[in-house]
Amino acid sequence: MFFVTVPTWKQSIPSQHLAYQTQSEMVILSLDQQNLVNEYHELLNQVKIPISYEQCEQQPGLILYGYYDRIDNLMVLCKDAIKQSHEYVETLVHESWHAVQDCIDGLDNSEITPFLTKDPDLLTMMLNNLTPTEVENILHNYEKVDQAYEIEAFFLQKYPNLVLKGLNTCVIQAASG
Ligand SMILES: [Ca+2]
Repeated sequence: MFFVTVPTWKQSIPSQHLAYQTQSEMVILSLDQQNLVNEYHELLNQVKIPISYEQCEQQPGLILYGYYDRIDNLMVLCKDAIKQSHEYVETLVHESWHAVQDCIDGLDNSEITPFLTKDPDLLTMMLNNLTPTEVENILHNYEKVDQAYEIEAFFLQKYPNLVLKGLNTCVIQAASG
């Protein structure tokens, strides 16, 4: 799940400044972003994880950008929340990492493994590289049992190429049965 505390500037921007349409019906992507997004779509397609663009139920003071449903192997991106290209890419990468976490023990069960966090030093390194806002967000807005998964996802959303490698591993794993 990817949500953040509402930054105050967001509330003050007139809505017409945020309203643009795209191929994803949400945002305009740069050419580099399009290429990256296409790679994600291709790999998610290969592991049969569809992306559903939905109006999400928003809570006061938080923005829910998307979530990954590990039971149905489904990624939901919140079209009401995602207004800018970087939000789209970060959410796609973040939720894709949750898909990678899901695929480690096999996609078609309810298991989910934050595999990097088996190494406590690595988890600490990732935590230390998050912004104070991100750390606060994780501590306040996520259940304790979900926090390790989120530390990984928040850290790795800044490394889209690493997450692509993770997805690629899922594809190989799925193909080998
Ligand atoms: Ca699953």
